[in-house]
Amino acid sequence: TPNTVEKTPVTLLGLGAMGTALARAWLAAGHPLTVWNRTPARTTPLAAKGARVADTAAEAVAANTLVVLCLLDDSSVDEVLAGTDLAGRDLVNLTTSTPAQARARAEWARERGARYLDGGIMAVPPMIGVPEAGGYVFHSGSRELFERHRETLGVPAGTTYVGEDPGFAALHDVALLSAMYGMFAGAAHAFALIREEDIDPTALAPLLADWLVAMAPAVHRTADQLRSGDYTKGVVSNLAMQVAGTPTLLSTAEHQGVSPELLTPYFELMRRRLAQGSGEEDLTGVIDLLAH
Ligand code: FVH
Repeated sequence: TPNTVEKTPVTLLGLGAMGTALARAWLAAGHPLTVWNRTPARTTPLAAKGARVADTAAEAVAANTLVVLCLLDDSSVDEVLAGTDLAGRDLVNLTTSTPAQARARAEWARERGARYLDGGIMAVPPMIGVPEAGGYVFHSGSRELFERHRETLGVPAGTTYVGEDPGFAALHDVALLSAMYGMFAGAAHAFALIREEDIDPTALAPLLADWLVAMAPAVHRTADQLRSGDYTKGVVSNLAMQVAGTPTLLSTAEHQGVSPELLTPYFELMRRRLAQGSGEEDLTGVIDLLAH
């Protein structure tokens, strides 16, 4: 249809769980799509939906200006792009990488005549192509390139541009994932506490989820304190009070037969900060202790 012809053609390298979800979203939106995957069998369902299948990565790269990568890791990007001609390509790398790898990859692409945009996907595959699921992708690197392809890149999930530094998307990605694991650790401890009791975990779950959501806005106060340098600004529950409360949590864990190992590193940092005379502060001073 004429509508299809107008859509930016996309090459996609990598058809794992995430790559396949991206491919389906672009196909559903009418983008001409060329795909390649190391294991060819993964291309079959997409070919049935209209994707063109390239025999080699080099052929896929040659097919379109916009080339998106969604591979396992940075070394698989090396392997896949070895021997491809990247001159004049717009490379968008959605493979999870470290900020340093993303910066090196941007320079690597520039040396080969390609423009480069890095991406960090804040979504799991079922959220792709489902705008109401709230998934999005951090992008960083060339702003001009981001603007040029904003509409196409926004088809599978929302887009959030975080700066010209190609490492910033990965840094934002890792920052959010790190916070997520802290949250999962806390939830794991909470479930362990009730596990041997007559409490249904499915009854605790909504209470837990609501509590975490209620506490989450505290990050705005933390950010405000970091920016001002005043860690007492707007403090609600000061550090002295919070440290005083930790024995209750630890002895409850002991009585419930639960290892405190997920909690103690954070409690130790709180205690060290208190020992520096920061009892009137918020928890923000812990961040200072984390700097090497
Ligand atoms: N799936 C998820 O929940 C997360 C959500 C957030 C973002 N991540 C990142 O997305 C990248 C791809 O993840 P994925 O879920 O698609 O991963 P897999 O299903 O394991 O597919 C991996 C693809 O990479 C290909 N591949 C791996 N190694 C090589 C290599 N040496 N040479 C060529 N291709 C390679 C693999 O090919 P094959 O095994 O099918 O032949 C898949 O296409 C990733 O960075 C996540 O961190 C996903």
